[in-house]
Amino acid sequence: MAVLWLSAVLLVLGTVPLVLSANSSDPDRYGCPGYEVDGEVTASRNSLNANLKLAGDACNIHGTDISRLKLTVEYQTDLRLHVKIEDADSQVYQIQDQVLPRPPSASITTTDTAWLNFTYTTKPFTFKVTRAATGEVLFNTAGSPLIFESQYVHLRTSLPRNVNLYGLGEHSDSFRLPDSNYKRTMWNSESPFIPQNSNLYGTHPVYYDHRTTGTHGVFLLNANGMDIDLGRTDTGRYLEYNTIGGILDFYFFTGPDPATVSEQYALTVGLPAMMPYWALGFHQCKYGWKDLDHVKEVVANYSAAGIPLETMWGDIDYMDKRRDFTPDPARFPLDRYKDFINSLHRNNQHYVMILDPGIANDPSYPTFSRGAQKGAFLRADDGFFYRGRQWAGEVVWPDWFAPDTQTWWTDEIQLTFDPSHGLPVDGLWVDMDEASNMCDNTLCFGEKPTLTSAPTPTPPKNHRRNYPQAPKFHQGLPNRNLFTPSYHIANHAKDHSLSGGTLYTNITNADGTTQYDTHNLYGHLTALATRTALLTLHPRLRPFILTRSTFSGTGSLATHWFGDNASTWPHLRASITQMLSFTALHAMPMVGSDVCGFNLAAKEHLCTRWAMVGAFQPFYRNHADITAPDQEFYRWELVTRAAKRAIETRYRLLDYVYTALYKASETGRPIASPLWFAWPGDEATYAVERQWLWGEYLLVSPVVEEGSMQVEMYLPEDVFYDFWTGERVQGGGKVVVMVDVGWDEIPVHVRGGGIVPMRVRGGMTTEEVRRENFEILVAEGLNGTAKGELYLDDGVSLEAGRNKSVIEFSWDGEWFVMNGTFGFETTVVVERVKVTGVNGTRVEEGSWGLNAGFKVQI
Ligand SMILES: *[C@@H]1O[C@H](CO)[C@@H](O)[C@H](O)[C@H]1NC(C)=O
Ligand SMILES: *[C@@H]1O[C@H](CO)[C@@H](O)[C@H](O)[C@H]1NC(C)=O
Ligand SMILES: *[C@@H]1O[C@H](CO)[C@@H](O)[C@H](O)[C@H]1NC(C)=O
Ligand SMILES: *[C@@H]1O[C@H](CO)[C@@H](O)[C@H](O)[C@H]1NC(C)=O
Ligand SMILES: *[C@@H]1O[C@H](CO)[C@@H](O)[C@H](O)[C@H]1NC(C)=O
Ligand SMILES: *[C@@H]1O[C@H](CO)[C@@H](O)[C@H](O)[C@H]1NC(C)=O
Ligand SMILES: *[C@@H]1O[C@H](CO)[C@@H](O)[C@H](O)[C@H]1NC(C)=O
Ligand SMILES: *[C@@H]1O[C@H](CO)[C@@H](O)[C@H](O)[C@H]1NC(C)=O
Ligand SMILES: CC(=O)N[C@H]1CO[C@H](CO)[C@@H](O)[C@@H]1O
Repeated sequence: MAVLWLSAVLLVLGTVPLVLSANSSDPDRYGCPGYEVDGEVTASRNSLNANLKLAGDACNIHGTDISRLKLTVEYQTDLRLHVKIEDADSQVYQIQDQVLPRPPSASITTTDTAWLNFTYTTKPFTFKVTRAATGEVLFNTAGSPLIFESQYVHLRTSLPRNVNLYGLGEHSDSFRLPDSNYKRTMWNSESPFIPQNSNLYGTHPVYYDHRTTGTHGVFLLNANGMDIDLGRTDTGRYLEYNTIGGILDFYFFTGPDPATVSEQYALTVGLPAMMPYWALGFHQCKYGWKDLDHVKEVVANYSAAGIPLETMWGDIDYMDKRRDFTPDPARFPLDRYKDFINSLHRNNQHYVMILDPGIANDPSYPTFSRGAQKGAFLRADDGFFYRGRQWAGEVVWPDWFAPDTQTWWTDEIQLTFDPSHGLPVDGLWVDMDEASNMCDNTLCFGEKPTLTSAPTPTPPKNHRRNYPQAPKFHQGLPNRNLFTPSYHIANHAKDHSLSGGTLYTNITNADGTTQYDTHNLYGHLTALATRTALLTLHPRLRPFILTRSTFSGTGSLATHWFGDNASTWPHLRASITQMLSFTALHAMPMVGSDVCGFNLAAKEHLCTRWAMVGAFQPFYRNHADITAPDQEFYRWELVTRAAKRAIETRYRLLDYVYTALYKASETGRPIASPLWFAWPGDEATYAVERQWLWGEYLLVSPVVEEGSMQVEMYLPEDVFYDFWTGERVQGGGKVVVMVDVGWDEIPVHVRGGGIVPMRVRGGMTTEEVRRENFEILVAEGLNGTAKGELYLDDGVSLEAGRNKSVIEFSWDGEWFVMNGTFGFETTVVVERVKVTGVNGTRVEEGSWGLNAGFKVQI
């Protein structure tokens, strides 16, 4: 049967390569034997260990079956269960600990208090994860054999019909994932126009399963290329993992409410990094600004138009010959460039600059030669550095696992950006870090390198170089086909080739692992190295890094934008679903799209709506391609009007958002979330993907349809207040149509029960905003009460220590109370408390300091 299926595939190979991937509705197609428990199962009060062996003849579908496996189950906390299935010999690749430190296992847990229960069958070996309290089955591998081969690992869980699945980013598909014939491929890739049904720039193998009975999360910690297939059977649904390597390393999160799953996931992969306050300001970028004078004109024109501009960005235009760290002497002369950045700083504005990991392969280029000296680059099998094509022409790429690469990268960053002599940038942007390669093989520049990249010292012939600190285990099985494995993931690159548009997957890293196993970590590692470098340069400052490529946990290092989208209405809408995936599900709060779109020409109406949508999303940057016409907000009258209003509002709410960011970095609670996070029992919210909660209390429902002046919004059964008019709106669990939404308007509602701190006015920079007093907006809930929070610090320090204020607000229908801890000294005061409720709005004016609590009857 297996043979028949394979030959059928061969027939269609030429035309429809996608068919090569698994026929998901037929798990037994290979006739694989599965595994059985071998010998004793040892269980302690919080763990379980067993050996597994192949339960029959090997099927060797994609490589060879691994005959002996090891199962480890740990009840790590009451709310987190860890299930790990690895090869008994510990050779199969496992993600290096320095890349993603594993969460510690709390030793106090016993199976008696755990919320989840792990049960198994011995022959065949299958397992189930259930909610201990109710017995509800969350994950169940029965009915489909586990396949664990050298180049293919397969596991399927059956699911009931009534589940709602989300996550598995990065993708541009519907926020709630389709229930059948759907494939999510995980292979970080250059992805112009962010195609649908396709792998994009990041890998986040975590899904959230939301049911009316509760939400739970399942994270597969595996970096290898994989397809995750979602499908339907006669009796229900399933989700199936098909990876080309690595182990089955699962973390199950109990929830049961959605935001708790977000928190449990963030605690596992790393809490999000806290951002500087200024990073929440408005950013402007463009690829194609010809010189420094042009950049200055953009700054001046923003100022003339009265549109706040917080941060200017330098794309690769600044570079001489497109080389990192090398401003073009004619177009961006170093001294004038420094003066320009200093003048931005004098005006309380900021500057961020781009770097690409592709380093020009030219011994006369100091960054290259210093890196070559340090053995910082990946090597090909000819003994030379591995070469490809990127913006700088023929390039080599850092081997982030080589022992001296970090020192080299830190040194380059210090040499260029030390404010005492270099360009005093405020943050760095790492692009093309999938890694993107414009050459499909190593021969773009001929058989031998055109420029000598002869390594010093001469590399060993054997590429599995073992540095002393290399891990002994988990480096990856030997004797695999690392270039063309027989299981083809549905990578969108040319011919679905794994190495297409990126680095050869058969390259060996300095620690003995291979790109085959570590490809999806390249962007994460680039962000990590850049963060480490910035922390060396500015040990007391929060680093700001923007990365295109991500992996689980990258939120603890950097921010992300959704890559090269286009100036189209569907992509304006995709900016919402992509934001929600990252903020609510992938522990990456600081994300956003290229506002007004990257590719193609932005039109006035699209840019108007996008300017407002972006103002209610975390990372707010207008950016466009070199081939796209200029699209700065000031270029259209309508966009100018909308942007001014949007930014003024964003800035008045900046501390509310900053507080949400602080909470995200402390607990993992999302900065923006879908409606079902707040109303988990309301089934009508499960598919809503054009509205979101901004922080916990603002419901944003923008117009995102071309030519439309109205919006159909879903209002759950709850009380809301129109943010702009204060009008009380009783939600009825129905769709409400709001008509005549003007070009500079965006519907926003405050959720009853929330208290929103706002500055009394915005400012031209976030520094100006920080000097404004507060007005506190109290929106009474159905029972007449409300609560809220405010976090204050200096906005930039890595460790605020005691110099921070963590403030709570409460309203009981009569008394407004502000209390908390007050360590951040400020002269800013609360000058107004506004209570909106069933009987309209009452305002209490005053001057209450923010260095101690207070209480007022209203
Ligand atoms: C997949 O398997 C199902 C069930 O065996 C079969 O009906 C279907 O035709 C197969 N699809 C492909 C593309 O082979
Ligand atoms: C787990 O499930 C097994 C089998 O149903 C049951 O015997 C055991 O008591 C459960 N354990 C907990 C902690 O719920
Ligand atoms: C800036 O504004 C001036 C005056 O409107 C215009 O001539 C110029 O082209 C603008 N430059 C840029 C870079 O926006
Ligand atoms: C990787 O595979 C390609 C294609 O077979 C081959 O040309 C190349 O030499 C291999 N590289 C290494 C480092 O093994
Ligand atoms: C009012 O409702 C909120 C939100 O449901 C709830 O958290 C709070 O405990 C309630 N307060 C009172 C006094 O009932
Ligand atoms: C807090 O502020 C004080 C006074 O400005 C300063 O001396 C101290 O170093 C700060 N502490 C931290 C942890 O930043
Ligand atoms: C602040 O006041 C609220 C309501 O009175 C109370 O529940 C909370 O514990 C207080 N918090 C602090 C930090 O004092
Ligand atoms: C609203 O006003 C009515 C009429 O004055 C009063 O009876 C009611 O208690 C008020 N409700 C609240 C929540 O203040
Ligand atoms: C999300 C989305 O609409 N993506 C589209 C972007 O543009 C490419 C190329 O035009 C389409 O293939 C995608 O579907």
